Amino acid sequence: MLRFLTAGESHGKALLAILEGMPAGLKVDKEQINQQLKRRQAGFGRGGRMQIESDKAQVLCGLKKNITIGSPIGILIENKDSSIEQLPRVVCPRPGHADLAGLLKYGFSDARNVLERASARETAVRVGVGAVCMILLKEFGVSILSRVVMIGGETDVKKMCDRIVEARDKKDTVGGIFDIAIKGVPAGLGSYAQWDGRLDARLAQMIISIPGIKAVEFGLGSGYAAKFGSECHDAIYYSRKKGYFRKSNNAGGIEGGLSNGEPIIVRVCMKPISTLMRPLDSVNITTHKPAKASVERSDICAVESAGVVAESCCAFVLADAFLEKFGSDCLTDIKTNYKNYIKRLR
Ligand code: EPS
Repeated sequence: MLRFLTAGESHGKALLAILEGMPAGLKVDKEQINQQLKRRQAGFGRGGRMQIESDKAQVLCGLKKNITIGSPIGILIENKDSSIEQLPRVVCPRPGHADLAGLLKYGFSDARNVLERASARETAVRVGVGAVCMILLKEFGVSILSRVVMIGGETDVKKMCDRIVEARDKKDTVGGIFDIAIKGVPAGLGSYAQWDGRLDARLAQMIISIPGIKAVEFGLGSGYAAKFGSECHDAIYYSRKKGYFRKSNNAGGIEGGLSNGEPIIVRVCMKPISTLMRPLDSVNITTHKPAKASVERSDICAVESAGVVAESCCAFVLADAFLEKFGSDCLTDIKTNYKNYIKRLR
């Protein structure tokens, strides 16, 4: 139903996105988009670039008087640092980044051609897209929120901050884990009929495409491996008031690729940022001699920001699944379908 594409280099003129498939009749408050962009830029451990940029979305098309008209929505975010043509060549690929594999793939002699697009800067405009999807979901009472639960092995808030300071002092970086809770999703979104319709598969694919993400789990996740079935499957209950409900949510709100009406709980692991101020061994691609990896301005820890980006990814996937279930052209029709469906579930 929904699709989007992004374009733009990290230090190019701007980032662009086209979001296609939004129904007509949705009021888009641009401030809500900019608030999300601001949240993405924040977080303890972010680097110098975030002091330079103050990301603002321009919605160039698809709205009339701030209301969607069913046409593709064009979003643009200007880069204040647009120095791409002046930046030096990068010839010592950084372990952990796309640098080396990208150089080999395209036959480049400068890894800058790779890193400019592989950079997590792209996620700014993805958050713009997600913010529009979030506005749609809010009409149906869906909320999506992330929170950091671990940094560098620590789970206490103060100790998490200390790990980031420690990484900065050691010229190192640190990763972590964040959770996402999606509330207000009715049962029956997604599909078990084909592999690519499964809601968990769709969420996982999009979340893992965020730079630096290495693992995505739903509910109990890898914790299932240590349990008997009788200990972990969520027994089913019914009351007139609530309809069907569960007393536990180990499934993380998804069974058989379908939302089951419980909150969707996703746990995501981000590796430490790959650019190190005290770089690891690498090879100079011009001389093939050993060399230290290139050093670029970067973050020490971006786990909190990645959580905001992942919220946006979830918003896109859920908006898509919503439109698939309830119709896709006109918001009023979608609301009618939604109301009738909720009535039937009871
Ligand atoms: C980012 C912008 C980048 C980095 C960071 C994310 O800006 P610059 O490279 O100019 O400092 O700060 O990108 C990465 C950490 C990465 O590995 O790609 C942003 O807007 O989020």
